[in-house]
Amino acid sequence: MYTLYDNLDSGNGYKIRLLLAQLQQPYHRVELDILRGATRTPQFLAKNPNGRIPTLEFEDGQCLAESNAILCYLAEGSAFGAAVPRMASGSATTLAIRIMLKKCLENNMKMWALDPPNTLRMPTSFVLLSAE
Ligand SMILES: N[C@@H](CCC(=O)N[C@@H](CS)C(=O)NCC(=O)O)C(=O)O
Repeated sequence: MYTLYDNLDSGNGYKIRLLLAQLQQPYHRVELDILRGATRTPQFLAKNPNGRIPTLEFEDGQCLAESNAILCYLAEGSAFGAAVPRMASGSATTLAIRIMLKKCLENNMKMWALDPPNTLRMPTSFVLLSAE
């Protein structure tokens, strides 16, 4: 069974809960207090080095981050699969990394405008475990 690390106030978490409900997919939900740093503990960072929910954990302990990558992963092969783009890479993990890197790039571009010397704050050790 999947474990979803989540927060009830999170729209990104809600997207996953909604799809899991539509798929009638049972899962275990773990509520994390994101305002008190529950996603920044060593234990959680071992699951998602980006320190954010939603994070989907598989039975074997591997994890997938990034809500849109999780949606694509869950939707694939279901009736909702037609509504999402096919994963060109064939890998939910690659998609999660691409989404995360795009976000980093956008953030760096914003920071460049504000603070050029401190640009390029890319995470150096972003590792997502394979979901396959
Ligand atoms: N791009 C990510 C964004 C995830 C995100 O920003 N999650 C927030 C809650 S909506 C979070 O975990 N914040 C806690 C933190 O940054 O410590 C996704 O779509 O999954």
